[in-house]
Amino acid sequence: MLTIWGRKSSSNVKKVTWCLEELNVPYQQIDVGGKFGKLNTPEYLLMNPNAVIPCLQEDDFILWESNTIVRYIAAKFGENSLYPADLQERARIDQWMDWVGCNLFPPIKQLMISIVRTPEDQRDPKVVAQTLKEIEKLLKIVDDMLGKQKYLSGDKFGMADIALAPLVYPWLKVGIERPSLPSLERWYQLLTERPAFQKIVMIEIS
Ligand SMILES: N[C@@H](CCC(=O)N[C@@H](CS)C(=O)NCC(=O)O)C(=O)O
Repeated sequence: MLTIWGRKSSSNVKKVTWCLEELNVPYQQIDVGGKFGKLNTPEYLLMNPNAVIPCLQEDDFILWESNTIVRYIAAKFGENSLYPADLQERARIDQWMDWVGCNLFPPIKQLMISIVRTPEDQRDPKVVAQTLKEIEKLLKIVDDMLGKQKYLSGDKFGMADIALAPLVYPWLKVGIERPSLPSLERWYQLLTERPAFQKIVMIEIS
């Protein structure tokens, strides 16, 4: 049985559990991080010295970095569905997954800290404006791509969509003014039809 360490509300944990649910892989999930704490305990640091979530545990095998975990799960359990055999197809998906982690995650993290978790009257307008501007610039790139293809992963749903959607979700759900990104909106509506997405991603943001 696989164990996923990390609270359900974390966007990076959601990637991993969503992927497992899509592939019908049994797992147990343990709440750590956020209000549950325990990331700085010697036991957790031994698994993940970065003191962040998610972390996958499979017997003696420990793995951290959400996109790496998604790739591992997809390769192990989703060879004919989520993990493309074609190298160029896989590399294109990897490109977007790395882009999400390196470029989009930092401003989304800032959105969570300075907007989602900060009451409106205590928000710093400068930080809010800068964060939203940065996210909008990045999501415009995604919107352009989704204007050309059905999913971020290509014609078929795949790992790039799994890496992206849990990060876009809080931006779509928090009460802010957003620019119109019609292709991103179309893609999001498509994902909301997936039971695993509804179960794992579409929960209260915190
Ligand atoms: N690059 C890492 C980032 C992990 C990360 O920053 N996780 C956040 C949650 S989304 C975290 O652990 N925050 C501390 C907490 O939840 O207590 C990954 O993709 O796994």
